[in-house]
Amino acid sequence: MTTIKINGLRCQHCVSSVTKALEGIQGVSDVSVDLEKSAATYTADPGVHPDTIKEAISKIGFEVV
Ligand SMILES: [Cu+2]
Repeated sequence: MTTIKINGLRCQHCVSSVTKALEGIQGVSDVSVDLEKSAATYTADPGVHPDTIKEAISKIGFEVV
């Protein structure tokens, strides 16, 4: 399981946007986004590059810290 910090989470809408973006990446599962901690946790297959995660999140307007 991996935990990342995300800048820009403001409300549950942001949380669901980020959740959907992460769930949309092939090989990523068990996605959980925590608004209070501004963090996301997920399980990624070994073939998933960290940049793929960052890009998916930045594409929808958030930043991985
Ligand atoms: Cu929001």
